[in-house]
Amino acid sequence: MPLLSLFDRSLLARSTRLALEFNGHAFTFGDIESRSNQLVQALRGRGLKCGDRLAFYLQNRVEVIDLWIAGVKLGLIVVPVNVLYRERELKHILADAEPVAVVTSSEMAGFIPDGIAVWDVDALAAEARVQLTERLAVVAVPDTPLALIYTSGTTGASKGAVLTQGNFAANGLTLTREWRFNEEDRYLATLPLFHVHGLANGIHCWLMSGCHMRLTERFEHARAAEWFEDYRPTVFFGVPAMFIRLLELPLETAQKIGARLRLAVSGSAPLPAEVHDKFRERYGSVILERYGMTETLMNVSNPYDGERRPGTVGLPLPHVRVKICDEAGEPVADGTSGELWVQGTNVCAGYWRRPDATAAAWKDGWFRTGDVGVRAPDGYITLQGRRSDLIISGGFNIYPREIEELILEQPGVREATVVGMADPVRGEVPVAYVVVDAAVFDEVATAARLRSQLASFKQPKAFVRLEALPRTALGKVQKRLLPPWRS
Ligand code: MLC
Ligand code: AMP
Repeated sequence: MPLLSLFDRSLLARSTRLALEFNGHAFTFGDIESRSNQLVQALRGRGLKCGDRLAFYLQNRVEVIDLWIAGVKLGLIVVPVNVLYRERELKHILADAEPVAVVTSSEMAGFIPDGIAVWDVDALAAEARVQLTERLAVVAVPDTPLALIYTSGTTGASKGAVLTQGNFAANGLTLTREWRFNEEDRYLATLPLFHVHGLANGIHCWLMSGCHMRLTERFEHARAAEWFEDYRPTVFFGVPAMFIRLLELPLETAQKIGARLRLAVSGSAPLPAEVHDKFRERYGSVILERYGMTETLMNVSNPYDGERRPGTVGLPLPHVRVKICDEAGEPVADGTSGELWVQGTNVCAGYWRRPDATAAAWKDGWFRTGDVGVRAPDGYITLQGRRSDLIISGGFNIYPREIEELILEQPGVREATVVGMADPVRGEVPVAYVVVDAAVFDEVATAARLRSQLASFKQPKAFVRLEALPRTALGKVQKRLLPPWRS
């Protein structure tokens, strides 16, 4: 089913119903329909057409939603960019995606590298406001690419996953049904809209079910209690770091929030079973954990009805096939660890301009996730780690290689390796181990240079100096032999 037809259940069929609240402003679904139609006209006026790329580098705001729906209507390829990305990440993504322009705010425009067309979000919105509100003919079909979402590659440079309108339709339709979204729901949306958790799951469950959404610019743990008490959500989606923060609220507040909360979904990083248990004790709500990826959207989920088993990600979603394979690609028996391979209408079309990476990740029509897990005899899947040394901090992915390459460019650094160390809130944080020429290496200056070039969550929490890195006979760094780091 075309993605827009699924949105139309709300945009057209519930046009007078209240849809969204953002910063004290309220919008009906009819408003959302009109705003995106006006933006389509403004974008066409600026020469955009089906297949063009348009990037956004914005904190959560209504204009991101307008841009996304206009992208669906016009057949654009939208390129969401993490607001925490800095010079190095931005240069790479924008050079690779070659968008017509980047839509951003005046506060953030300064981070965009020279030579890239920058469209001010407020100027674009003002231009849209004077356009006709009617919908123009829509050209998209399910195979039309809708988004290019960058996900870090093991080589250090991130790759753009090409997600089609059909991928988002399959994912949204399944989640709306499986998680019983309905128009009476109130969804508190604090996840960033530049990643698939907030965008593909959050925005689409909202639009396809016609529920109400309160959008915040970002998650702020100091304001969480106020938001929950004031908005009284029935649904909340978060990364584990958010649920860990919510455990800090007083018991009485937690109980009040929990009494109204129909569904709390966790994903993007492992949810410790202990957090699952504590959340149930304090909130009386059993977190539903699910597992997905940028390339595949959602794959596996604990059931809405039935046991939501702590420490597991549940069972494959209806549109997804999952097999667990050994190194040779042969399925393993239940109870044996292996790599998860997935197949389904949710899986992206490949990596943008990277036939090599696409060929490496797909085999016989299956996508190799790189995640290692095990299936119990009753079908529940437990994730156990990754084939690569990915670090996940607060739900944001970090590939050590990218940071290592940058550290190695710094004066006085002879060797460098980066590992994830346990952190009570964010799950993991990156720590660098370096071998340096002490007369030349300047830790403060190195840290400052890294900060200006990389997202804040990639900044090493420490530079631990060693005489030599532990290596195998073949010279490969043995990360597990590094001395532990204590903050
Ligand atoms: C985070 N920060 C932001 C920000 N989000 N800064 C500006 N705007 C935002 N939107 C920065 C802060 O400046 C700070 O930087 C650091 O992140 C932590 O901030 P905090 O306020 O102390 O927050 P904390 O309570 O620790 O919680 C962090 C968090 C953040 C949960 C808000 O980690 C987050 O938004 N995570 C969501 C990631 C996500 O959506 N992942 C989905 C990927 S899709 P500093 O300098 O102090 O570090 C995927 C597939 C799937 O994985 O399965 O879903
Ligand atoms: P991203 O590339 O940002 O989309 O991150 C996808 C990765 O996040 C997956 O490959 C997993 O390693 C991880 N992930 C997502 N959901 C979960 C989960 N529930 N438990 C553990 N890891 C998860």
